[in-house]
Amino acid sequence: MVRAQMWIFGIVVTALLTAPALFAHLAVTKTMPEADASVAPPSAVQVWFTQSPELSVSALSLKHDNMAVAIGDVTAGEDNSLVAEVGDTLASGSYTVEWRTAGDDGHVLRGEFAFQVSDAAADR
Ligand SMILES: [Cu+2]
Repeated sequence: MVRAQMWIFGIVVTALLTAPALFAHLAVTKTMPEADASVAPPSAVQVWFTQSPELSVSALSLKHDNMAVAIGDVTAGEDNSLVAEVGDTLASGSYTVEWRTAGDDGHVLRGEFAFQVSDAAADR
């Protein structure tokens, strides 16, 4: 009897330990430009995730000195990514990319990363 209870207890503990992994939210795996990098003006911004991002609730926006910079519509890129074209050549300075999307469980998540555009990087 005790042995059967221990066995059931073991199953319950295993289920509790593995459940969070099954329902984990998506997370960012990499970005382009790379977060906190100093780069030449990029022609697009792109964010890769651990799960396929749900395009219908997705957005990418770009800010410079807290002002919105117009970029193209967000589209699905390769390898679970979201991408938006940057039409104009960005002036040097600090930029922030804000993203919004949802993964497998449909919960909308937001995040951001920063990068620098530098003339020095453009000249290389
Ligand atoms: Cu969730």
